[in-house]
Amino acid sequence: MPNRAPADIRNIVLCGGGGSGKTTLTERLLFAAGATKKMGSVTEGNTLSDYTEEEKHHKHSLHASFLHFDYEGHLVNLIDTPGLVDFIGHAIAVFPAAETIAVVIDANKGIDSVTRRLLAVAEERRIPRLIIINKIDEASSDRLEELTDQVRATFGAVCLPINLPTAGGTKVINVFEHDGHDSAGDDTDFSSVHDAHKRIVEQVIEVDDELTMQYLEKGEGFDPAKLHAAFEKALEDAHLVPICYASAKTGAGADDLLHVFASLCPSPEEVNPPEFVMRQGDGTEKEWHAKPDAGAPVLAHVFKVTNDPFLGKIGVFRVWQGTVKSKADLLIDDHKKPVRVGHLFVLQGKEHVEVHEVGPGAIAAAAKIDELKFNGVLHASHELDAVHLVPLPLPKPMFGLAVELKNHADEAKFSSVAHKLMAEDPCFTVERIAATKQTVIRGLGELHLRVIVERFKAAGIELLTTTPKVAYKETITARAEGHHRHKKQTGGAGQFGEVYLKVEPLPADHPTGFEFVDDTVGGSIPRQFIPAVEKGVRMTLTDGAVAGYPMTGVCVRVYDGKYHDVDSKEIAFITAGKRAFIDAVQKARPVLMEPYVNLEISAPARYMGDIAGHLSTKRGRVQSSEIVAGDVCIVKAQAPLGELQNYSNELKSMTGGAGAYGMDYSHDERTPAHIQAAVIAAYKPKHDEE
Ligand SMILES: Nc1nc2c(ncn2[C@@H]2O[C@H](COP(=O)(O)OP(=O)(O)OP(=O)(O)O)[C@@H](O)[C@H]2O)c(=O)[nH]1
Ligand SMILES: [Mg+2]
Repeated sequence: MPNRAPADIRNIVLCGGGGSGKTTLTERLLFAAGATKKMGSVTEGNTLSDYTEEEKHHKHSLHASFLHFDYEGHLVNLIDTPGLVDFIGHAIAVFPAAETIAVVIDANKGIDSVTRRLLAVAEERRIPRLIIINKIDEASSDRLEELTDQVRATFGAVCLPINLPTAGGTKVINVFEHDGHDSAGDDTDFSSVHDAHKRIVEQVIEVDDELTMQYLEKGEGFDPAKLHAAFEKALEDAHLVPICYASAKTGAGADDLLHVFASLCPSPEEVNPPEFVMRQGDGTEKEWHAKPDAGAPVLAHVFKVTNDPFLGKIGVFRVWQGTVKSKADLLIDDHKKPVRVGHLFVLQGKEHVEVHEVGPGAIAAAAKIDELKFNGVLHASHELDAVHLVPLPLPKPMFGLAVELKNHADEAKFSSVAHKLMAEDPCFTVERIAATKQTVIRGLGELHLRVIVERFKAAGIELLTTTPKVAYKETITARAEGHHRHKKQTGGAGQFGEVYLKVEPLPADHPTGFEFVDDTVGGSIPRQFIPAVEKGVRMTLTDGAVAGYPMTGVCVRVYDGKYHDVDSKEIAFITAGKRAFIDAVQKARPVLMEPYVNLEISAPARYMGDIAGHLSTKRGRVQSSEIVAGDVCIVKAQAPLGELQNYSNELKSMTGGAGAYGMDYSHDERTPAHIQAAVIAAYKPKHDEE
């Protein structure tokens, strides 16, 4: 495959809600462009995008797939992404590879929270957007009109149809390049085509003063071929978000869409949003722009890392400048030593074609480079060491499952598979929680983690999963004093140490949550034993004093003690410090704190009352609820994480699968007394057993 000039490349991400038809549309476009002889189907499990066994089993895309075809002399790289909210990280992660984000909406389901989120991220990153209303074969013309109004009300009047469906959704009429005069006989009335044509042309020419003048002088009958440059500019300036109607099933609108992608969407030469920054010597960052020039020093961004069944670990990257050649030596981030790029590949679903070089704007993959990781920057010169991507707004994994190995001999293997999976999925984490002594895997939802557990199983590791324990923290709410005298006489040598100390609460925003102060005078505790007292106190800090959870927000002042010339040893003061601290904490009205999260829930408006009512049973507080885009409600709330361990299933059953939510950590808050009493009662303190 020859290396293509950036002006001839179009990089397009297909994203949007789960089941809106992206994978089917990808099949349709490749077929319509002549790149395939037959269309695959998601139900039959023979599509180019959903080629993994797990995707065929779930009948949903679970990661981004890379496809390409030629049309009107241009190479179109299409990235088909998953739309289920649990896998939305894989869609957002590929945004930096493209110049156009095409968001697919199911004509019947309408605008969902995934659609909003994706369009918002693209807008924020200043990537040109396109809206595809798919499944027009299943929607009435009234429904399409209503949805178009909702799209414009939600995303702005810059959203304008570029084509119009005919009655029955069997065909579309391009209204950007046709003013309606030539569509006689089509099943759409002339005046609506003419009006739509006028609206989009008037919107496009607003970005070009000269065109506006010409239009004002000549009025109607403007040659639309002249508008291509202005159309691209309008996309880049977010002055236009074209709406395309299509049916992946019948093929209606496919040719229009191919034409828009190949010839109207911007090329890597035209769009170069401020995606990168360069770290400066003084720690600040400044915008850095790539030059889409084949001769410039290489800079490529790795936006996906995956394990290919044939090639092993591969990194998929987008070239921003320079030419990446196979067997070249390149640097990664600020690593000192270069790595050798072995073979280079261009991907077509699960197939890969070896290439020798790729230039600016290209998307390609390199295999077997251990150092490659998601978000890494491959480059040719140490001068580019400090260039990195402005972080993407990826959702934070909050949904957790505690895992245990069925077979304890798998420990080492678990850790290596966990690292591999984390390298592939920026929304998956594995944590060892000291407070609860559990290993917790976190992702975006129940299905996400179910797929992860299946992947562990495929790697030979069986995991037992349970709801994670809440990671409480202990703190105190009053001042108190504590004392302990440690005296042990065993055989010859004895142990002696005595400690008096005070504790007081620290403010919630204290940076470390702990202070240790030596207030002793006159050597009541010799200087060399003070660190031992602190050590004893710190041991309790991690193990907790009342319920076995780590303690925070406490200042400790040691003010008196006693020692013995012969029997005082470090160990004696460690024990005395620990016990005196526990004594003080128990008198300082200790409380448990628990993590709270911010929740944002979206669902059809009719469920708003149920959602709010259910949250109140979870100790949640609704902060706002509003109805947007006609039928969607957005509820914002705060609630304790411990009550939301099963929220994805609960919301699913409450809303018949139509609700979605996101959550992130907010703050710690005091646990209600009755819950605290139960947690403390369930704890068998270690210090009582000693
Ligand atoms: N009637 C009709 N059905 C369609 C159309 N496009 C897709 N479908 C069906 O909708 C279902 C979902 O299609 P997919 O292509 O898997 O949707 P997707 O957007 O890739 O879904 P995710 O990968 O989960 O995000 C399948 O059963 C398709 O056959 C269309 O234009 N019309
Ligand atoms: Mg799909």
